[in-house]
Amino acid sequence: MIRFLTAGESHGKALTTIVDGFPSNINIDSDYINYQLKRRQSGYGRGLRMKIENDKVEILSGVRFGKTLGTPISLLINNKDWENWQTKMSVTEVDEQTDKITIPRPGHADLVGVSKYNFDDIRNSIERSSARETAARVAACSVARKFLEEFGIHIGSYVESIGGIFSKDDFTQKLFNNDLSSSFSGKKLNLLSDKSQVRVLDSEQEKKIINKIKSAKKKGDTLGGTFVVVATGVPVGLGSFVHYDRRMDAEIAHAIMSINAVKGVEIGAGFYSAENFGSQSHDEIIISKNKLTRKTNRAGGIEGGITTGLPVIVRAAMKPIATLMSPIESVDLSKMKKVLSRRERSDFVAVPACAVIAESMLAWSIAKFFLEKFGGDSLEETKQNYHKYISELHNRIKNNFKGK
Ligand code: EPS
Repeated sequence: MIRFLTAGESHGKALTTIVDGFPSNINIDSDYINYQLKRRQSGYGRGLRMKIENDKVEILSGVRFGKTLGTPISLLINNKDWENWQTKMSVTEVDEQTDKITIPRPGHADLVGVSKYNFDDIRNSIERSSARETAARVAACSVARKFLEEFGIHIGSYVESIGGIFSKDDFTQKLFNNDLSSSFSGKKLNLLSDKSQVRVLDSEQEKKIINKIKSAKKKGDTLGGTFVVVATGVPVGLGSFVHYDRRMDAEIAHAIMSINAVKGVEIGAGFYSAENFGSQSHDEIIISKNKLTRKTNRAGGIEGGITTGLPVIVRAAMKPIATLMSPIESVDLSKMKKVLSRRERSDFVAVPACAVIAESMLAWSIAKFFLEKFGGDSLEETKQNYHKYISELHNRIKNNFKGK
């Protein structure tokens, strides 16, 4: 069983994570993790914080001579901004008076946080609910991503829309139609989307989106959007239909929905298929290159909670960032009076970053069920189990049904 926990406040000293349960002998180094951290920080529309931070990981344990030991891996990311927050975020009591925040931002965790945890300062809610925490997640999930790459599983993403601006060339439909070149992979997808400032696949769309972000910025407003995450090379048989918590689609929905500001998750053609006939929704089973597969991939690579061997396709919606420079109505809790919401430094758009975080979480979910199926204390043992299963799969079905 793999697991990770993260710790750290947005303006505290550092973010940390402990990653546990991976086999030994996976090659991993800080450059690999830092590359993913950098991707999380990018995208047109991020705020000033991303200019301060240059997220870098320090591997504190669990790795020796560039390979995992099978022991807990602890990772550290320092918050550069901590320098400016040492008094405000001090672990020990300070003499200096710190102004308390009393006006909650609608849509953020401010009010629910103080209601639940009995705080008299909204700062206490802001710190841990901030999407800064996702830097630690991306670091933790990089171990899963690196592990999956050993098996040819690659995870990529692209932004489908921001502020309702979609591309005329509907790449998402191409995925559902299984209309992809044989060399298509999650890795190749990222080579394309990472070139764009907003991680879209269409330069016309990119221009329109950037203009819309500029006008949102001018108005002090924010935007959300939709993105698609794709995992290629996933074998048949991860997940199960035997229990609610062993279904791959349920696991993925949980993982993606847990990302800050994500309000919708869909597997394959989910919501579209609700409008169509069954005959237009399901993927016909065919034999291609002597193997059983599907004509289309509207199921998004999962049937009955189990992976089909086709790309896993996840689509998600991120709401606009809740911190607005042109504030909307709120209440000052110290006076219990109607006021305009408080301003706080923030991003205007973070959909491109959110897609990178979702890649990371998808890597984690797939690695979790992959290791549940193939096990192994060392990478070599996992590989042995995996290759045996894959090489026997087709013949096993054939032999089981022969003459029936
Ligand atoms: C973020 C760091 C935060 C925000 C953003 C994400 O830094 P700060 O609050 O110091 O500007 O930029 O968080 C939010 C948008 C949010 O609503 O919490 C990061 O590292 O991704």
